[in-house]
Amino acid sequence: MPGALRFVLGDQLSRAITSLDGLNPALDVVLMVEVAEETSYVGHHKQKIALIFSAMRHFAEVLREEGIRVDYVALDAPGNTGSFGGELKRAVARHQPDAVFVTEPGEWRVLEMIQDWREELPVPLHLVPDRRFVCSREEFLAWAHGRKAYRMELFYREMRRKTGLLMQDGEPEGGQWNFDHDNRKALPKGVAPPDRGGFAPDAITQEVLALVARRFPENFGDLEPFRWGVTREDALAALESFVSEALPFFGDYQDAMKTGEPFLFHSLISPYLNLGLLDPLEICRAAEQAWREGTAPLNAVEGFIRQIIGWREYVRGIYWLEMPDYAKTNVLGATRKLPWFYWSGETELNCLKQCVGDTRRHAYAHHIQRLMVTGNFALLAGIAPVEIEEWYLAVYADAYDWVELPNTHGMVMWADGGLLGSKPYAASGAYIDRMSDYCGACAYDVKAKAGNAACPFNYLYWNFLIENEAKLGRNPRMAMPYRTLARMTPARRDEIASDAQAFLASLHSS
Ligand code: FAD
Ligand code: DLZ
Ligand code: SF4
Repeated sequence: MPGALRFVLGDQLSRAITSLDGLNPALDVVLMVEVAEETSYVGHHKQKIALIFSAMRHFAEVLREEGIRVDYVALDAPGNTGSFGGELKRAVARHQPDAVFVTEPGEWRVLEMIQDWREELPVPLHLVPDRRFVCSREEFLAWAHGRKAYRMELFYREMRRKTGLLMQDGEPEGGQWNFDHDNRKALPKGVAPPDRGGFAPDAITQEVLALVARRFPENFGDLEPFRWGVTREDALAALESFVSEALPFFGDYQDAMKTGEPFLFHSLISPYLNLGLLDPLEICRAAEQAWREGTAPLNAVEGFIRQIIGWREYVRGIYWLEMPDYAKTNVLGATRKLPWFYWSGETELNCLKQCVGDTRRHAYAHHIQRLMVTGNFALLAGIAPVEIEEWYLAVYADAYDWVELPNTHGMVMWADGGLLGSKPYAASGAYIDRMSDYCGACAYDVKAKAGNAACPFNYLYWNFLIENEAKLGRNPRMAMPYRTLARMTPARRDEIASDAQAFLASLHSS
């Protein structure tokens, strides 16, 4: 009697994934495939490929230990066709199932492929919803319906009410929804972040590291030292050490940046969460418990929970609400090619050099490094959204289209015209100087506003406002800088434009 073929994609590594619902170990087969198409749709960081392959192989072992039959096609397996579709067809021919189950993918690109498979396969394909999120796609649609603007803060309050996280009799704990005014301090001298040693590679990971070294030698980033966990147990250990050692300071130093310390008090859990090794609610409940037990303060715990049930769920909602047209907008008309230093890290701008360096070494940079350094520069320099989106999708271990795209396209590049964030996060060098130690070791002078020695962020910031005045000048949240701009003399405006043009002309894209 034939059973079902249950196709588990590389970022669906959860025992609770819906494609495994009702699995009959006596009849069904789980299919997992390593394919060239997925390793090459962007030039992923070496550690990202290693993490995904090793986590996939470990997950297959977990299922096998439960007595489940797993058909696992490794990248180097003979006959591997190199695509999801090709491997699914071969597996259907091998196992002759009566149906195929697959959980909704995280990317529009893959969803489109699945529509084609439906037509091509000789058996029915059941696409089942992904329940690993607090807010379903339908629920987000209902929330968004009829609103003129979608604002994360209002969505977040709904999620607090829905989950009961940090709630007391229908009201937010501490009498406020958001404690950001207590957060976001610069890192004082002498405050040392906890050691984030990571996980030693086991035999499976070592095999994968050798495969990645052999097959992807030219990809971006260092492969080793490889510090990521690759199993649910590892991910739970990482969560536990974050909650006990870093969470208490998460809020205070969430926006701080320090040379050689990309992790600071951040959780480093996004790769695990996005792969399916952790569940968003279990993470938030662990953080909430720390507050209830008195080991972490409310400003830290609320700020952390907001990132997960607020921002993460919100960007996913926007992605599925607005795709595929979302990716095509370019409201500010930015067209510049990505400067080569995003890949090489070779630049005199020390903040960019440090953030790209951290990214190369760890396939990680924290949110403010992404938003206010590499992102801010791309915005001010008028980099084409597709160019910078490809970079973010490639270089981080946690990067998948559903979460990377809204963050880059909407939050960083404002290419959606304000659908996701009410104003662009544009900032001059003063912000970076306040929140980091980068400027002290930079070839440029962060205090200087004009000329060769001046910090490029300073004149690029005003140049950005001048060039986009027609689109941003009437934005109430931009009123203050535009008032300052209005007071500038024509000579000062010309100086800004000429400094910006000279600097931008010096950038090379290869
Ligand atoms: P922490 O600072 O400890 O935060 C806790 C968790 O909150 C994260 O693990 C993450 O799951 C969630 N979170 C925080 N901010 C966001 C956000 N803006 N959007 C979604 N989730 C959030 N995150 C990804 O998971 N994948 C991406 O591809 C990605 N691309 C980004 C691109 C840009 C340009 C920017 C500005 C941000 C991007 N982010 C992305 C969001 C955020 O930077 C990362 O989630 C975070 O840095 C991961 O590190 P952490 O786990 O230590 O996070
Ligand atoms: C990112 C990625 C990579 C590099 N390789 C694979 C792979 O070989 N097999 C696989 O199942 N998944 C991989 N992934 C993750 C997929 O791109 C991800 O599952 C889809 O983006 C889901 O939409
Ligand atoms: Fe970056 Fe400017 Fe500071 Fe240099 S001076 S590190 S370019 S912000």
